[in-house]
Amino acid sequence: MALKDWLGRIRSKPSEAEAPLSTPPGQLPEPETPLGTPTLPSAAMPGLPASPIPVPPPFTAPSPLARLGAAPEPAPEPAPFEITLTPEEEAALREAGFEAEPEAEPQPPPASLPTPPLPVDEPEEAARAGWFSRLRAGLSRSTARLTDSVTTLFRKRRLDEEALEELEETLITADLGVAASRRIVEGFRRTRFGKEVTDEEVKAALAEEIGTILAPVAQPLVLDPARAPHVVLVVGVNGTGKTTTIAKLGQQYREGGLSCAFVAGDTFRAAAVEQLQIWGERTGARVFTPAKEGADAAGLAFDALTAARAEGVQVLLVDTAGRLHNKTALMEELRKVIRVMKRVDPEAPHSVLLVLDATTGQNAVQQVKVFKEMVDVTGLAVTKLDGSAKGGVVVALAQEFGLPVHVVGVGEKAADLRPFTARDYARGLVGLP
Ligand SMILES: Nc1nc2c(ncn2[C@@H]2O[C@H](COP(=O)(O)OP(=O)(O)OP(=O)(O)O)[C@@H](O)[C@H]2O)c(=O)[nH]1
Ligand SMILES: [Mg+2]
Repeated sequence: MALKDWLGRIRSKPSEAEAPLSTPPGQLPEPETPLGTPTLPSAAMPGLPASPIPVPPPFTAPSPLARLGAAPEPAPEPAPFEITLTPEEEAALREAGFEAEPEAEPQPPPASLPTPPLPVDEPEEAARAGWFSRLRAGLSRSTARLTDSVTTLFRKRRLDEEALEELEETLITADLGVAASRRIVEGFRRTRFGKEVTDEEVKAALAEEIGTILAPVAQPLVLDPARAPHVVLVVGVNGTGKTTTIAKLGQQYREGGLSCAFVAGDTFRAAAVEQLQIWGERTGARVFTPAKEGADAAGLAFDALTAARAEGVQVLLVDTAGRLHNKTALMEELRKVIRVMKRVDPEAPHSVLLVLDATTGQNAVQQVKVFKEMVDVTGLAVTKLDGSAKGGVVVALAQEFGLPVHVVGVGEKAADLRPFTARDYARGLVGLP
């Protein structure tokens, strides 16, 4: 798809409201909000190159911090962490998907590095059709549960107390969570109690109620390239899609004309660093890498931010480890990365993006709780909605945390990471076109 055109088109109407809920069947809605498109008009960003930026050579910090004369954090090697967790905190972390990993466990070299396909240009309509069909397919597990039950429950039936109870159960089973399910059922009780309803009416009403819950969180990741750089710290448990989300965002930002660099902050795994380097080569983004495996991630972040600032890089995407030898260490490392970056720019990181894997369902709720306690999460990215996703959990997240959902992923290509749109998602979830 001509993503550049799309971004440009969107940029010219950044505050366009969402389209009405009633898109005619078969007609695909317009993309609504720009993905991380800066709100500044391009005129406010002098120096923005009109053509692709030349690929800079990869950067390797020769020795984190030492180069700079001013050492922000003295210890080049991570010190043993002193924080102890309560049994409840430990249990919460375990429940959130953190694996208990022995400290000295050697990481076997990967047989081959993930080499996701390069984004390809598709005709715009085809790309859009592909996107929505993949989103709908991804939501199919939740959709099937919901629509089957709704159809069975409400073929033609009075919406009485028993029906409402069954509807609530259905919604909870479809991963929407207790609070959101209750809220939706209360909406039904207020507006439709005692009325004869059909399954189609119930689905349409459900899409509306769900859309109402999702609308406030459907917010693009707004960058301010004038910060030079706008720092996005990307966090999440292992395997959720942090590194590929960075690559996809980087690709899109570069196509949108922004200068962008990556920080390979998952310093404990050579494969993770290499994975980001590959993406750097593909997208033309500069990659800041650690001097050696296991180097201090905070030192690397400090060096990278300092260099990026000096060079006027507009967006700096910082990758982090999904796991360390223990979870206390993970927390401490994240906090340290943030602390150290603040010495370069007191407002950095400007965004903290928590990446969640949609296939984990309710587990994602627990992950948000844990990461919110650790760091100031500013928004969410939900990946893998193209798999056998439990997409209903996004409704639970919206209801429980109200955190912006910036982007959702339905595949491996850069164009498969898209802005989250409440209306499409809600209708997709209940199986409506
Ligand atoms: N199908 C699909 N796969 C995805 C999506 N996002 C990421 N992946 C895949 O998920 C796998 C893990 O992605 P990574 O980006 O390496 O995840 P990570 O969070 O960086 O993992 P760690 O660094 O191990 O913590 C890769 O094989 C990705 O290609 C998506 O939206 N759809
Ligand atoms: Mg990674």
